[in-house]
Amino acid sequence: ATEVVCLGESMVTFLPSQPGRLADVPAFSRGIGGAESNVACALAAAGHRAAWVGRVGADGFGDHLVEAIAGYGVDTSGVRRDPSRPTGIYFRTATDRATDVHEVAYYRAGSAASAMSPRTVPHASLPTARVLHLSGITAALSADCLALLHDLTAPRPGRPLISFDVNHRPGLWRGADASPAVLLDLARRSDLVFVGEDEAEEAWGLTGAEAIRAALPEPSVLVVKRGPDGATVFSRTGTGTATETGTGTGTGAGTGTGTGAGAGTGTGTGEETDDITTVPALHVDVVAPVGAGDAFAAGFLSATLRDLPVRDRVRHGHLMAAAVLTVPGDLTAPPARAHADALAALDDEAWG
Ligand code: KDG
Repeated sequence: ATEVVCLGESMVTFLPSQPGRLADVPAFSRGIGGAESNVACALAAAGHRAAWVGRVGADGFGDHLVEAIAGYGVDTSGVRRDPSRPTGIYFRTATDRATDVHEVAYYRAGSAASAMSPRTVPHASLPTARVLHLSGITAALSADCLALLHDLTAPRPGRPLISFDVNHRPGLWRGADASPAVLLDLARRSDLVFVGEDEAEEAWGLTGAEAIRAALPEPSVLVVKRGPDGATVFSRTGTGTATETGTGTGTGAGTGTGTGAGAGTGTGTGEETDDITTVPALHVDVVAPVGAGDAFAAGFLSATLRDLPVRDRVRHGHLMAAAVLTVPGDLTAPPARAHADALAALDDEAWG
């Protein structure tokens, strides 16, 4: 059975042949991108059963995306082709090492994926899975796409654990009829949330992990990423976790993380408190940052699916992110599972 469904827009990516301004790059080479399918590819490469659901055009770029993503071992049977709209593409420059800046040029307005909606992607059509992974990029694509996210995150019996990567992309919100404030609302409807400290500041004006948690108390697991400074995880541990006798507080979704409370409806007096875990990142020579957040999410999800402790979930996230940070593209083969487990088990000194 499928473990994780990742839903979102995938695009053919054009990587520059040399550094410099977009205006000066003479040639590009083709890659694949799309935050959610990146997560699916990394999960599949790490040995999980992952599916990607999306819409692409009935064109050559759509063929390439489906073939390349399936090539990672991802189930693409839920991808639909739209003959009337193109597959989205985007171009980017290499990161300028002095300024840490890179340019991105999207050609995705009116793409096949922007027509995703509760009608074109009914939730009942998604493969049954333990986790549904979504991101804030989808919210910026169109009003229909935002409506789809609202539909998928609506509480319903049997809803999978919702994993949500905020993925605030300022370049996409310009001129959109919604504002990044909707990302906060979507995060609050989710069970596991990934957010960068910098993007929380930019999108919501929140400074620091504690302030982010205060504004976002609902998810049973909140991961605040702090770049080279590591990540801080708030994970709810109810002292009165729900049991079959219904004495717990039982508000967590608890289907996937193993740390949330159960689905009990009892009226126990247990209090819910946060465990706070901070785990340093690996320091690597960054070639390109794009895709590192997706790799981190994949590593964290992989370890979550394996019910590993929070510290190891973060370490697996850092390991997968480090692998992607050191290549130009969005994707790379993750370390083999046994190797990753051995690295994650090293003592704090090695990780410090
Ligand atoms: O996280 C990587 C993504 O940013 C990239 O693959 C493209 O999905 C993308 C986006 O919308 O920025």
